[in-house]
Amino acid sequence: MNLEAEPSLEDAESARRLTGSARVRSVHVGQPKRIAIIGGGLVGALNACFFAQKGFLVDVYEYRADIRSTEKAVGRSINLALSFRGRAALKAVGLEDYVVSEGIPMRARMIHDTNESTHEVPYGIFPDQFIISIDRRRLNEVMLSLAEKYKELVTLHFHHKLIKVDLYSGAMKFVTEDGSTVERSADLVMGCDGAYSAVRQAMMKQSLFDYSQEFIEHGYIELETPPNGCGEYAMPPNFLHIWPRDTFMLIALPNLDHSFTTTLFMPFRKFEELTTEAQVLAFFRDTFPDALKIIGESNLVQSFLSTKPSSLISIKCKPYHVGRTVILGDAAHAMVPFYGQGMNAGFLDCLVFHELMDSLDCDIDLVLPAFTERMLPNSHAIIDLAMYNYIEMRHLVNTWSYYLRKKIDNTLYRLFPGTWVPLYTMVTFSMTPYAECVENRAWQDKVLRRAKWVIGISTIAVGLYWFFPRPTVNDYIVGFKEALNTWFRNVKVDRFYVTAEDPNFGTAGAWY
Ligand code: FAD
Ligand code: EGO
Repeated sequence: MNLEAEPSLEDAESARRLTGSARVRSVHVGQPKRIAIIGGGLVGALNACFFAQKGFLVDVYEYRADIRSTEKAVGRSINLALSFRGRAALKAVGLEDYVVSEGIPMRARMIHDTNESTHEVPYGIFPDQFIISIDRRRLNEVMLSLAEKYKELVTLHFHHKLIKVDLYSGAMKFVTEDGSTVERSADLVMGCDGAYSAVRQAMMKQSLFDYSQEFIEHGYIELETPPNGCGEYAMPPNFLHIWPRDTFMLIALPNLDHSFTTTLFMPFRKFEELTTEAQVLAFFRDTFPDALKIIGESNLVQSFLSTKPSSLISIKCKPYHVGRTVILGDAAHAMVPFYGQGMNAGFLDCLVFHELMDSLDCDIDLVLPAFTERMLPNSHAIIDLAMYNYIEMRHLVNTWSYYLRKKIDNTLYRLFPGTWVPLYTMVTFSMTPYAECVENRAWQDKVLRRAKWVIGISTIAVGLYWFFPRPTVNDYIVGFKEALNTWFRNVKVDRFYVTAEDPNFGTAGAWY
């Protein structure tokens, strides 16, 4: 099949020129039979499980090799925080319990100060409110293996890099390992190919497709933090460890092998300044003294100087579908990692997509627009929240105000669990659409602003009362008499009002 000569491609092109709109133009697709999933990462693998369980024919095309057969990159067990939305999606394919059992609960954040003291703030008030540290690679492997169990339905094609897709006909072109190209087609093409999505790139050529991206000035490196001398965790394991330092952020998540994966977020500018052993060590001694002890000096220097920092990108686009093609996960909404929701939001996409498949009888003509409509405001909201956290962590990190707000929020949550749900809690432990979480936070901020005024004004009032000499009982009596006197006088003037022009002046009111 030649993509360029495909008649349906011609039709699609001319129709598109006529309508000029990705959203107006519709190709009747109806119920698809063959599904192509581009990308076998976290979202692609989970999506394959969903479709297989519904009985569709699924082809997963993944650019890289099969991670289950490739060797483990030594010293790199990158982990992620899994929370409620991600768990809900895993539950729908029957993987929740297994994945959770392979993860480590983190019940609170542990904030590490510059003076090496720590304090904890719990993630919630209910025992099931914890986030889970999960091995990314393990999670990906488990989902790929589950998908592959549906032998007669699912085919995984590794070393298949999508280079071209026709959004309306579902015709695709791939480059394989030996550099040759293959052509395939599908009734529904699902772009789960990450932040630098090739599927989205094809959509971007459509008119009325909006796109914006932002690289932030911070890059990140991951540092393996080994177990202590006894083979035990070097820090308490059931925490998300955070070292907030204005423009530098360090976090650590526990691994099953008793190590931690530590991630350093720092401006690229600063990474470039730290080029020698001495500079790296001096920086860590200054900024993260306790972390340095745990990571180990030689380990730190070796890893730090041999790793190039990775960049972080935030991407918004709209809509999420064109023709018979749809994008899910980072392909649709890459976000900076400062809310720990990227994967969770991607898993939620899969869950919602399949709920819509169920409720709309698998009719793609209805499901795709419904998916965009449902997810767009919410995905944009979590992208904004993640970016907001990035800014907040740098500018008002003033650990103190962060700590205070979490305390106030948690106290109110304890008092009014049905009314006052803190933002992080709502985002992380509920299915409340992200956009509603933002609205809820705006309301809370308003309430707290008013409370601040009320508290401020009453403080001033009470202060004034105590500051000025307080009247004695005698003062009251004297004051009362005076007031009474004045009143009497006024009353008299009211009753017998006389002026010089009054003929009675000087007689009736002589004593006045
Ligand atoms: P990816 O995981 O990027 O997978 C895309 C796949 O598509 C890859 O396998 C790739 O090889 C393949 N692909 C790409 N192009 C092509 C092509 N042309 N043809 C074929 N295949 C292709 N999220 C959380 O929920 N919690 C966290 O704690 C968290 N921490 C994070 C920390 C960091 C430092 C970063 C960077 C991200 C973090 N995230 C976290 C976000 C999370 O990693 C992503 O949201 C998630 O990986 C998105 O999954 P995905 O499948 O959409 O994309
Ligand atoms: C200072 C510290 C000011 C990801 C924290 C504001 C995000 C934001 C990257 C944490 C937790 C899962 C995460 C909290 C805040 C993951 C997360 C948070 C990070 C960095 C992360 C919290 C992986 C905002 N959740 N979170 O409150 O514990 O609060 F610190 Cl850099």
